[in-house]
Amino acid sequence: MLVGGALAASAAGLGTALTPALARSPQQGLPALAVGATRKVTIYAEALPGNLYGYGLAPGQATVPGPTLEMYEGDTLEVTLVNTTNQRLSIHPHGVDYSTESDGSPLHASFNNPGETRTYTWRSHEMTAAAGRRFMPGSAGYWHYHDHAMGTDHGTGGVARGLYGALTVRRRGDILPDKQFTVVFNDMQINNKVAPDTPMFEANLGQRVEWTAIGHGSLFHTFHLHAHRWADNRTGMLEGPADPSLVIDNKDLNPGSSFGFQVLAGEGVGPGAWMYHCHVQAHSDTGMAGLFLVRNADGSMPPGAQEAIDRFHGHAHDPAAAAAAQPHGHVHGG
Ligand SMILES: [Cu+2]
Repeated sequence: MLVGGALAASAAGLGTALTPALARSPQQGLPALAVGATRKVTIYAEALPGNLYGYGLAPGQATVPGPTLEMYEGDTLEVTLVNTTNQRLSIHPHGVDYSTESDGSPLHASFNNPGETRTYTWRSHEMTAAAGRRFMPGSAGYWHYHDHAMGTDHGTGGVARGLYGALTVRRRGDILPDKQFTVVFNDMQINNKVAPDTPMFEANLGQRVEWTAIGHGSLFHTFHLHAHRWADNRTGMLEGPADPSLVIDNKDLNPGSSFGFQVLAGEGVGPGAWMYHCHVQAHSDTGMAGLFLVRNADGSMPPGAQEAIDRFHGHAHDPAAAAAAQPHGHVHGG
């Protein structure tokens, strides 16, 4: 389960200088650090049970997905990747700036051989004004990283087996979340799991929850979250009454794409065991679904939530089996 670990991993990803600020006041943004800071993080690529591989922030702590890595626009992240496996692999980021040496692809011989350690440098930049009332976008966004060298020159083997994670680039002043969840739709699995073993993310009513959704593999998906909605822009929040962003609760999540947003858990709808799932019906029916448990504000279970969780764990994801089990079988509400 990555729920508890994600925030800690994220704080570690930001570097020790920022950790006290996160712990003290997660809602008030980070202190004004000089733009252009360089932070260093060491990532360990490891073999995991079940023919999986993962990235972790310390030996023996690899997870699928890997830790959420964070940086602020204008800063540089030096990622030292320790390859503890017997496979060629790498780490390749989306959304940030890098040289060919840090590309993470065999095309540039940018990978770790088995047992090798290699440092990749990820840079980022702030928005700048350009001629003609144009603005060159900054690096801020809900991005991701993944292997680009295991199995094939595109890392198809590594991505399929769990070598991926979220990369969050923030703009100074962005609101920080209380909790962070990463959901990766990877072929017919979520975080390389199938329901009912998919992650159950948990928050208390009113907590600010940041979702990062990532697509991988060779199939097209749609991400849907029950009872919550967000603005289809960089942050998921409207910037003001004239913000033209569409407000949505379902978004395409295709291979290589990613997006993120923040919601207040249960806002306007209350606590409960809410579903998230792929809205391609053939995918949700065969296990691309999970739960977002919104507890009461004091952390206690809301009425009906445990029953819903039990139902989720007991129910059939094979449509034929569900039909055969009628009238007692369940199918997903949508
Ligand atoms: Cu799908």
